[in-house]
Amino acid sequence: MSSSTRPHRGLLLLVGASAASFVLAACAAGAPAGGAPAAGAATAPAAVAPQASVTVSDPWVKTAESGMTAVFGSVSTSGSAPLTVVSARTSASPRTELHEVVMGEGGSMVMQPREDGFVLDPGVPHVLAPGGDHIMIMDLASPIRPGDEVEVTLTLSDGTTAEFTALGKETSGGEEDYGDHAAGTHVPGEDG
Ligand SMILES: [Cu+2]
Repeated sequence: MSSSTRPHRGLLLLVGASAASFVLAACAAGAPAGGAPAAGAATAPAAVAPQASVTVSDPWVKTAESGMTAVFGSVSTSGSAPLTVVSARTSASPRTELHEVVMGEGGSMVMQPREDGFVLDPGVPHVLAPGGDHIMIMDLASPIRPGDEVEVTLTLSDGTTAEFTALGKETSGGEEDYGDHAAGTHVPGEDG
């Protein structure tokens, strides 16, 4: 019978198991005495990698059939130091820009890329709203209808990212037309 080799293999397996048990025992020795195995694990989360300390409340995206639209919401940092949103990307298009609204020629308000990003000051929500700063989506891949979800990822100046979902929302009539990139808005100028 060739079964004569089996005890040999069994012995090797036992040796392996013993070694593994020893390692586990050595690890457990570092845990507080009397604690359950979970007690050691409970202290581990304190050393997790840094996460983006940014939250976005009431995020929404203006519905659009094609062309351009924008994402709005209130962006806050929970950290103690200013943080800058340096770029954004969305699931709706490969082209997404951070925009601001400024006074253009003839006193009309125009949108333009905000090169220095959106600066988030601790305790002061940065409001993205029609007529003000917004996340511009260019070259929509497909229509955005009410209730549609657009995934948005913000890249922060500390190298972290923050993700949120904006829901498609139809704005009532009279709002500025974000399908026209140079459309005027209702925002009065700061210095007239
Ligand atoms: Cu814009």
